[in-house]
Amino acid sequence: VYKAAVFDLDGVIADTARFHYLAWKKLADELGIYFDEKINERLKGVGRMESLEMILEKSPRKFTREEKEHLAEKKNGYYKDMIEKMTQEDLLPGAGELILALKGRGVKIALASASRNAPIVLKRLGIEELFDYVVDAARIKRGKPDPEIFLVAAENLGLKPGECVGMEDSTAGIEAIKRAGMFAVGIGDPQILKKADIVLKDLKNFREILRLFDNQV
Ligand code: B16
Ligand code: MG
Repeated sequence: VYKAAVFDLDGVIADTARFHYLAWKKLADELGIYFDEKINERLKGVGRMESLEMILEKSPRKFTREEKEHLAEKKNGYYKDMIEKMTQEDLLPGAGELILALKGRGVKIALASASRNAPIVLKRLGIEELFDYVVDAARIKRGKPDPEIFLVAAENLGLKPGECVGMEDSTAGIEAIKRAGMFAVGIGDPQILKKADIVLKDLKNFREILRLFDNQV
């Protein structure tokens, strides 16, 4: 029996995945490193430093630890400028409706985002109060596809992973949900999110998700 929904943020609830891409793209352009949306697919759901490493793979030059920290900071600055102007309007279609409908059914809601900026984004979207638990990304040792972040969410909700439905737009995230032992809903392209139990193009079809919680004995 499913008792909780564990959401990813970027690309599921809000289109911040676009902002992450644009911020990394700006940094890569400044460095003269080739970067495009296809390479970006690998970065989705992956933490800040690991994402930077993936971008720097394409550069012939080596960067010191300090340089890398500076570059990551720089990208984060670009990203923060972009999310500053976000409002409730930036909720992806269906996301707000789904969360409210789940709450109405007594389903617990948690956030499992790798983003350290997630709490600011939830606040801008005006939905932070709807969450029973928000995982602190800074306290997660192993990023997605490791299941740690989803296991921490379930534990703090007081539930077993098998009682949770996870929602993700990234391949790394879907793998993390499956390895945690949750039911995985992929949001996006079924060709990319092959390991998900079901895939929806977006949350406009959120009734498909409610059905998972309704058809239970
Ligand atoms: P930050 P999610 C992830 O969030 C993003 O998908 C990924 O692109 C980003 O690098 C990561 O958060 C870290 O974000 O730099 O803000 O700490 O998809 O897990 O909600
Ligand atoms: Mg995501």
